[in-house]
Amino acid sequence: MTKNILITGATSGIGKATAIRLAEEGNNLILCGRRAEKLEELKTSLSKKVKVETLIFDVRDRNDVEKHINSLSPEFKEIDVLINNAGNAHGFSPINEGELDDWDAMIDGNVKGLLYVSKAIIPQMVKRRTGHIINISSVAGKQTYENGAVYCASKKAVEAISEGMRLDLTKHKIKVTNIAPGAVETEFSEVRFKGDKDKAKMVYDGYEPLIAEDLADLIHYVVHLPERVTLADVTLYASAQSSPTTIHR
Ligand code: NDP
Ligand code: 8X3
Repeated sequence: MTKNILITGATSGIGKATAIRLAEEGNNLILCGRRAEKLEELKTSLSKKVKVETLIFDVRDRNDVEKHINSLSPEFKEIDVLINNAGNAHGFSPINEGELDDWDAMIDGNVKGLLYVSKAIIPQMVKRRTGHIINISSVAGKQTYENGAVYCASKKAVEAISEGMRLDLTKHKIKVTNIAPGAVETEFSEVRFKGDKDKAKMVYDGYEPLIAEDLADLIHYVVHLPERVTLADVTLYASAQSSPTTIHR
């Protein structure tokens, strides 16, 4: 059955790869992000296979989130699967040297943004007694590491929200899946290191990290499980990684 699937953070990395993978099954896609040209590019290529709508908004702007999700055409309005993927780390420094703007960006984007998008979509899922929410957390949400206190805190919040959503929404027949990836080579580290490509590259040096398509395959699997099955929580590591801070290079 064709599903309406909304993906936040579809302009790059995991979100983009997931859109491409899910288009293979003929699902209708609502692709969200801030970089309009990247969304348009993806829309042009995927529209050959499936119906695609794009929404350009910053998840941190609660009014904009609501306005854009409410603006969806009737065909796309009933969302079957929400993939809360938008998020980033900003900075990598001890707590005594952290930047307030970076902390705001992580807490407002990774936590409050996820909540704003969910709030705009959950009521119609409850009303229809169906739906699936997939939250992209991180191994940073399982274990805190040095120089990552606030990013880790934001992902621990995602873990708690996933648990809370599952407790509150299962009675409404809404599934909730929490996915915690380890290191995935995307634009993530370039954003974390504020455009420093050399520093970003070092994160993935000397081993084979996950690629966005690995996550897309997992999400594709999770979305297409039978109605009776919920994959509640999954951690995905590269084979060279054994904890958030242990990578065999
Ligand atoms: P990318 O940097 O490649 O992608 C991040 C996506 O999030 C982009 O599409 C970006 O879109 C979107 N985004 C970020 N901030 C906002 C915002 N304020 N409003 C709207 N969209 C936003 O990184 P990944 O694909 O790796 O990251 C996807 C998710 O996976 C994130 O939640 C990240 O924390 C998580 N993750 C990543 C890991 C990794 O090692 N890469 C490991 C564990 C978890 P745009 O800039 O166009 O708005
Ligand atoms: C991204 C993975 O280890 O850089 O969430 O925090 S890590």
